[in-house]
Amino acid sequence: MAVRGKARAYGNIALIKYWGKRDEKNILPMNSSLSLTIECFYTETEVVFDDSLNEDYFYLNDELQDKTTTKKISDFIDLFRKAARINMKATVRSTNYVPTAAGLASSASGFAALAAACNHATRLNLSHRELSMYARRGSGSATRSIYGGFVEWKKGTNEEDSYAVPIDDAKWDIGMVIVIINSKEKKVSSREGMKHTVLTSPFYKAWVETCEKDIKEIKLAIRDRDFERLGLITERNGLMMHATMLGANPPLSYWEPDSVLAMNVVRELRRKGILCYFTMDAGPNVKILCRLSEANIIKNKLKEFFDEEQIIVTGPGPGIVLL
Ligand code: 2P0
Repeated sequence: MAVRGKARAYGNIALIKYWGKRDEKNILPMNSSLSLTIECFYTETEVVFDDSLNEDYFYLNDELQDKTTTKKISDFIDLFRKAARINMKATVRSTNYVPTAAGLASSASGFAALAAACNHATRLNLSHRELSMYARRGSGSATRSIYGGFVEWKKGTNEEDSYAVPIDDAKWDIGMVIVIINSKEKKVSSREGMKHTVLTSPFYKAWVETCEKDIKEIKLAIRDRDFERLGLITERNGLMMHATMLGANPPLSYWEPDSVLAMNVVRELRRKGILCYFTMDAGPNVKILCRLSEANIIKNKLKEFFDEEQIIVTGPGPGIVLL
């Protein structure tokens, strides 16, 4: 006997960042975060549970993955096997659709797509809210990729109430321009980097307190469609996350000289009246929140400093899709 499920999930970029866990096992964050789902990259995943298999197999972009990577997937699928009371092994086939070799293949779209595919295959009929909690167990940022547009991941009080909620579909001239500075794998993973920051940065307490205020403020800005306020909070929050890492011991930084160059282009554009704001994650790439209608003006300016292939323009993306 075999049962099959297939789903697509889109990537997301945090505007209020998640950077630190209060519970490593259940992936409970120190603070609530808020992101924009983006349509330029996504993951499609098919899972087939089959009682003739003796072990799980995981293919990523058509390549069979090693035991360590497959173990992470197996542990995640175990959550669904337990809930659905099945013990069939599975074959998982995932494809990341990323513009060029962007290095944006995120665990967010990956675990969100896998969760949705497992839900489909096992006929568990989980709600989006429940699905976001399952996705969370794979990777924190995956919690938010269940929904489209602006999404909040509520930190919650325990493992049963830390989930994502949709805030707004972002279909009001919202876009992003992504500058690919370096697509190589990062030296320090998010998981290690955030743990190190929580343990050693004296700025960490101030960071968590600021996020509590920022999340309230950014939701008001979204409600009021106040783009300037939305952007200013985004840029400040991202910089503060990186400042918190600089305060770690030893200090941690994901920036490269070209990251600073891109930030300065954003500041220059703003002086000229184009409303745009940058944010960065656990890598050197720079993501610029902008009006979708002005994205090409920003792209053209960036082309004076970067190759065209390094610049990606995207609109807001939708939530998970069953295939
Ligand atoms: C975010 N990042 O909110 C933050 C900002 C990176 C910087 O979520 O350990 O891969 O699997 O929960 O989700 C990246 O961390 O980490 C991330 P785990 P994850 O988007």
